[in-house]
Amino acid sequence: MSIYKRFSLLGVLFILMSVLTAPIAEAHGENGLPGFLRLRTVTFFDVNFTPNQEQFKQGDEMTITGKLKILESWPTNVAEPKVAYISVDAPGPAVLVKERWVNGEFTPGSIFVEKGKVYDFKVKVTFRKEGRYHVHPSLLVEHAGPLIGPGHWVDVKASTTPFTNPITLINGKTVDLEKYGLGTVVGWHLIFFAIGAIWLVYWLVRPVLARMLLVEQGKFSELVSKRDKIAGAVIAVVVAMTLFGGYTYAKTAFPGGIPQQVYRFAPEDLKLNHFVTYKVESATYGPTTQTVVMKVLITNHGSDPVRVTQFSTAYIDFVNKALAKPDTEHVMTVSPDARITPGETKSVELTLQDEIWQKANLLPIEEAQISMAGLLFVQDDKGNRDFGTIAAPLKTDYQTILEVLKKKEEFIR
Ligand SMILES: [Cu+2]
Repeated sequence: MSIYKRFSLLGVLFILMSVLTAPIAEAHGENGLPGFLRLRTVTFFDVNFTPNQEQFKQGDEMTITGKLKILESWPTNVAEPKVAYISVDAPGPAVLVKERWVNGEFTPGSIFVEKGKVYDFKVKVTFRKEGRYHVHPSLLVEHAGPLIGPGHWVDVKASTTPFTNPITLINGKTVDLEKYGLGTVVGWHLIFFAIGAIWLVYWLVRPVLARMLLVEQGKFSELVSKRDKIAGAVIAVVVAMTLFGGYTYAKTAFPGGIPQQVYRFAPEDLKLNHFVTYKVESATYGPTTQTVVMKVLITNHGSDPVRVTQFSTAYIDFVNKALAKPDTEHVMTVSPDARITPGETKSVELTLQDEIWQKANLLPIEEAQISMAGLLFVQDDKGNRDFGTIAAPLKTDYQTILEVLKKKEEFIR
């Protein structure tokens, strides 16, 4: 075996090994989204999964309803939210979105969005694949990426009948979108794969290193022979003819096609009755105790006394400890937890001690700016609720952070 062939073989082995030994990516990955992106971009709240259960089978439906606010604290280093669509985040094509409604309007695709606005959504999905996976509502913002809401575990069992996705066309025919046109897609892929493979093999049979040697020696003219030029021309003609053939086939097989329609609009604003304003006085974070403390000035402009009920950030709700139910996952202490009377401005301290800050990588202490943002909710005795954005950089104990980071570095060394 020549030295060139040996090197080429080594290269192929190396590629194969790196592909075969790569670990399988698992889990849902919400913790991989940078903390500031989750905290400061969008807050999801009132999210419900109906039916609220874990066991499903293929073809079963689930409706996800909820609200989200695109926060005023949207970071400047992330593209401005202008166009976005609401969807469902799951591992791979596991669920199928059947219907999507935003602020009561049927929404086939993307919508125009704005910072500071609230959107009420409803997404109806069908489970397509069996398996156990986490399903999240999500807002996919153009140039910024997906921002996800709270997750719900589902365990989807295989159905005895194969999964179908039937739709009725305007000509009255019903087609199954799971299989429709699959033969054509596979056929054209095979044709182009064959052309590509012939082209690749034609060039790959010459040892790369031998050709590199020619380049080194300055013998460029010997690299491409007359035969190579003819081969190149033949392939170019074959590709052009195949493309034209495909176009002609599509035109004759499906006469009078209508291109896919884009229906993009700005949803009508929700009617929100705001009667409370907020001002953050101070915000701190204790990294060792994982405690966020926010002092907020709350002014009640309404006609009834109000009480702080909840703080929501990213996809997490912190419920006022005094109002928490036994199954409430995250709580906060509100002090003083007294009613704020009409016309009154009161300074309230919120204490959010929770291991989620570090467990979910929401407040990584190595970041240049550790900050908090979210929605603060109040409610009066009649059940009227109001909420608004509060956002502030978190002052933290830098001495402790320094020590933690030093220990980390020593550990690495
Ligand atoms: Cu998840």
